[in-house]
Amino acid sequence: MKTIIEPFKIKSVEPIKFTTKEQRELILQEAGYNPFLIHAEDVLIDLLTDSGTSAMSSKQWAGMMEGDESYAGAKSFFRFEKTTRELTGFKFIIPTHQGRAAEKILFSILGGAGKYFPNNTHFDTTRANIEYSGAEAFDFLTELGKDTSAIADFKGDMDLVALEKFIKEKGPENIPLVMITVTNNAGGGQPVSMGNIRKTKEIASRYGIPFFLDACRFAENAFFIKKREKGYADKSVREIVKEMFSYADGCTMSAKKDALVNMGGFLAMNDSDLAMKARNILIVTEGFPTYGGLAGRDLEAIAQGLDEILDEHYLQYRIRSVEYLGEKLTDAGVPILQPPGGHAIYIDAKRFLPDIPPHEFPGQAIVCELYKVGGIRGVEIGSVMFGKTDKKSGKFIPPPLELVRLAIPRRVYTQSHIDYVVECVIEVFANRKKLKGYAFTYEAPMLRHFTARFKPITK
Ligand code: P71
Repeated sequence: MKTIIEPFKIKSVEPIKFTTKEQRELILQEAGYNPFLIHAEDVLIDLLTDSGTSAMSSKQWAGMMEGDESYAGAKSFFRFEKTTRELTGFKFIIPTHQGRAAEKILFSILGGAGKYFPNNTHFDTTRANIEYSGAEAFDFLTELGKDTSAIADFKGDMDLVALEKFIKEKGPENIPLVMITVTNNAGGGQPVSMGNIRKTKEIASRYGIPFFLDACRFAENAFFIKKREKGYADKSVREIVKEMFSYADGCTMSAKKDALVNMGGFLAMNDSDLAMKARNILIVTEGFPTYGGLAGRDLEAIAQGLDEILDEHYLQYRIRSVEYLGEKLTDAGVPILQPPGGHAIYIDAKRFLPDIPPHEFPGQAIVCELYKVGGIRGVEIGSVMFGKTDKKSGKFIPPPLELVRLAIPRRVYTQSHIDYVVECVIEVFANRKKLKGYAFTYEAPMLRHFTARFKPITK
């Protein structure tokens, strides 16, 4: 088997800035030890997110010039609508400026006090939008999915037994929607099997509950199904994608991931009443239904991106390049969530730094050190992002996993960039005994990780 190469050549480049370790120590201190507050210019390799960081193709850029910027009924909207409808099969396609705007609209209609929303694992913005509506969000990841070292094909799967038990307990009338996130971002970018999607739909239908996909990384998920699930090896990714969507009654989508654009999203569904309510909110909060917070050029780029993402040479390269990073780290003994997911490698901070307890944020310690050592920016997905304090007892409740995510932007970095990342992570791992925990000096009431400030714990 020959090397799986980047299935593109590079026409336009963007220089990256080199800094010294001393400069980075100062930058980090000024940013309150929060990588979200570091200026991107001061980052050498930016693995903060794969969201909105893709490199667009020449055809997408050409589409930008073609964008019809009419307020109502723009040609670009109809291209976007046609592509999205053909792919998902949903009747109503509502453009939004990004994924969370779709979530905000959906949960402001379906949410509210006394409502419950199950998911394999809610990502932070989904959870936040549910909670903001007054409702509650629940995760039903399988036990296998919670085991960071187990190697299995579909660790993003929903725990179907627990889901059904929950529906019976809370009453289907209090559960407006069941969701599955593909791939399961907060659970390690792990794929969900077609079987699990189908069975989740069956359970939801049995209780008369609509079923939605959080579809951000649908193509990566479909590629895993092709490679790993029995009966799918000979199907095209496009066919697999269509089958995945066929089980759902709608979806939220951040186009910033698998639509290969820098901004955009949509909300889609089959229910006309829900679509009408959503469009009414859209007009107040996002814009007219044929642009919904996006420019015509953005809609063109999404339509083109949704086509390109299904190129199986691209998907093979994409999944392989993430796996490559995972393999090199594993070979060096660095504990990562296994197996590598679709868009990122997740370092297991609990096993990397067993002596730093969750309330002292081991993931944050790794993230800061990685920036210091190599100018690499990752993100903590652990107690900083998802930790809670019990209102009654004041006790800190950590989430099940303490992770550091190294997300790989699509079509942006080459293999030598990744080799450099490997070298830096290995260096941080070699010096792990010297790392210290962190404490908050500021935290906002919601989505605190974006704006929090920290200080190193010295003891
Ligand atoms: C990611 C993001 C963007 C992000 C969010 C929080 C911290 C850092 C970066 C966004 C998602 C997502 C899923 C499964 C909905 C959204 C919201 N992910 N569902 O992974 O992963 O989409 O950003 O377009 O609003 O870095 P949006």
